[in-house]
Amino acid sequence: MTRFKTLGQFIIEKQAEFPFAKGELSRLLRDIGIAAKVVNREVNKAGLADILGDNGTENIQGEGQQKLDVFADKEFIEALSNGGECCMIASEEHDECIRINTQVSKNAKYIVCIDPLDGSSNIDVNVSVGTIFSIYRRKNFDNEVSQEEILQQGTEQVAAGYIVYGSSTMMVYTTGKGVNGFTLDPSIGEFCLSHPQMKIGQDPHMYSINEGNYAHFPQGVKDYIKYCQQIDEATNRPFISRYIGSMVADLHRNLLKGGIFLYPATASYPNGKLRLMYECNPLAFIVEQAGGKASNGKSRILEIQPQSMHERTPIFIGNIEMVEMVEEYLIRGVKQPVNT
Ligand code: P6P
Repeated sequence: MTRFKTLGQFIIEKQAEFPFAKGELSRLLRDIGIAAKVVNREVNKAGLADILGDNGTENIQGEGQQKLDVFADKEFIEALSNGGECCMIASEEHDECIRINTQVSKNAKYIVCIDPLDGSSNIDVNVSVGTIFSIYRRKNFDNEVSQEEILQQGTEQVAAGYIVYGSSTMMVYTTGKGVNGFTLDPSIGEFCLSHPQMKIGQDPHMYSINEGNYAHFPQGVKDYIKYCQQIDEATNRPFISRYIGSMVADLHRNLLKGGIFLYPATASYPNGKLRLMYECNPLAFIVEQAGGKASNGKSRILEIQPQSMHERTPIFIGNIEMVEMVEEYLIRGVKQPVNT
């Protein structure tokens, strides 16, 4: 039986690929992995502990916070604060950035944007949820780290990843040299390399979108959905529709099997629902590294210049040919399907 390789061993092994690395990023990734194990323990017994349901509070988005949301946020902030490699955190659960002013962290070189528990409305119905994180290098060491340092384009990310708490718990991340997936082995409490050098599925036949918003979709998206549903053997259509309502779970399935996830502008979310800094940018980095594409319908997600920490964006992410097909419909705004 081949021995497994743990996340910690893998990170140290890969550190050698970064000649100037002194181990800070490695430590930061390990800190995230540890917090993920703690959150996983609570997610897996959520039905038993008094940790289900609403926390009775709201986040900046005006969304009710689930108890597990708040727990996950606290765990990741604690792990990042104590690890000493992160000087500031932008969390979905907090209006403002959190500066980590401890002696050991205030000069740290990394900034983390995080959605501690994405899809949390699914927790009470036992549907997979996830954590999404994005790591940037601090640019200015002359003064105390400022909120503005969060507003870096996605192309500036040094690492990004997600944890999906599903039938098994997996951590998937990239540092810009490919994507690797680690499955948590509960018998030893370690994330073990299970999906080396992940590439997006090369049989793109799935689309993920909340069709309940159909009436308000841009015409190009309506035309694309029609394209997906047409019968055409040569292009493997009609495609399969799969939508979990938990972005990490939908994205993870499409990454493994091939497909596209779409969250366009809708009546409720005229700029799209998903947040640029801690949902779209990290997942776009991963999908691009795995050979896919991520667009807001006009341009590359990673090249959007953020204006605010919690800004939202439409997102079309998955196999290149599927994303480019959506872009074609949107840009041409065709009433008739393009040459199908
Ligand atoms: P809708 C979960 O609340 C989330 O932020 C993503 O994880 C998910 O993809 C999306 O919202 C679902 O939104 O409007 O389809 O319920």
